[in-house]
Amino acid sequence: MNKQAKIYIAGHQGMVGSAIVRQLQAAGFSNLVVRTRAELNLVDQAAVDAFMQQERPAFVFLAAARVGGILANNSYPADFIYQNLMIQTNLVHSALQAGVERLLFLGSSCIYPKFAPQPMTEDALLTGLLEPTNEPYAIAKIAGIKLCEAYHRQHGVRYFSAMPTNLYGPNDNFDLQSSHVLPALLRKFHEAKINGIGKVEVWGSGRPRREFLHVDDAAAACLHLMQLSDAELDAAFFQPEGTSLVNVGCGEDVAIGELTELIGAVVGFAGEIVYDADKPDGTPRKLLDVSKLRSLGWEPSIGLREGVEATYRWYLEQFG
Ligand code: GFB
Repeated sequence: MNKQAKIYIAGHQGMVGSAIVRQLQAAGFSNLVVRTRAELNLVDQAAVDAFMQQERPAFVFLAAARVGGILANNSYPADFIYQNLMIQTNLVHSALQAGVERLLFLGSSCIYPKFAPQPMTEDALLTGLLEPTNEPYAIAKIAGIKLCEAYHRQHGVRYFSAMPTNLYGPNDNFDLQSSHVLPALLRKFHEAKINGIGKVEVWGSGRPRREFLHVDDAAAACLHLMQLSDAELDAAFFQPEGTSLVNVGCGEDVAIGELTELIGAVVGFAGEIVYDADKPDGTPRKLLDVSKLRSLGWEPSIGLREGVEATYRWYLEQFG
């Protein structure tokens, strides 16, 4: 990717998309194209076609999606499958028609079977039943992977997929009903501390394990992948016996109970922690095998404690 290449970041206001924009700007890429949701409704195929024909970017980071935590996924299954299928299908097809050279599609680690052997390698895809609480979302993301694969097979375009683990960081969603666990706990502990509340409720048993990667690391990995040479990309993603996706994670996980202790310590909350067994635990574990990503020359650099501390500082700057 040369520094003047036209790059479209779909979902630039979201946590991942905004981090990708920061990484691109820091690396000196000056020809970035973005559109807010009000300017371009990605669910509207005609609008997406017109936009892509007008802009004709050379590279696309597909970071736009309907996302949410376990409760949001479990509460709005139709929204999650419909909106994600429409967004990715519109963008991939219009990218082909607009001559986009490379497209990186962002999925999620929930595409893997609920009881896949841990850590999960890319070829675990479609080897078992999915976690029910987010199956609609996972099915949509799996369809996105297959969409990119099929467009490469039929048209030769270099459209490929990255599967990030649970991400956190600036611009995350902190709504207590629709967010993921890490931002939710940061906010719960913060509000308990400043309001002098002696107890914080944590969902589920605290026993599930999750892998967390700071979104700046995830964005750096996406930029690294997009800058691979054609030969490296073809070897990694477009071999008949290979896989068209790559896991993006740190290769370590923690129990939700351990995460709870860590966040309580970072915020400085010393009260009682209560586990709400009526809330779902979801997948017991979803640790990614990151050897493919490592073999492509990328390593994370932000540890969990450091990342949580930086995210809490950002939260305080934003919300006081
Ligand atoms: O982050 P989370 O909502 O999503 O939940 P998943 C992770 C674990 O944290 C679950 C527990 O076992 C939750 O029960 N948890 C504890 C909490 N307290 C809370 C809380 O206050 N809020 C939330 N949200 N969880 C998502 C998928 O699964 O992972 C998405 O639903 C996506 O589709 C995302 O794939 C990366 O990690 O279980």
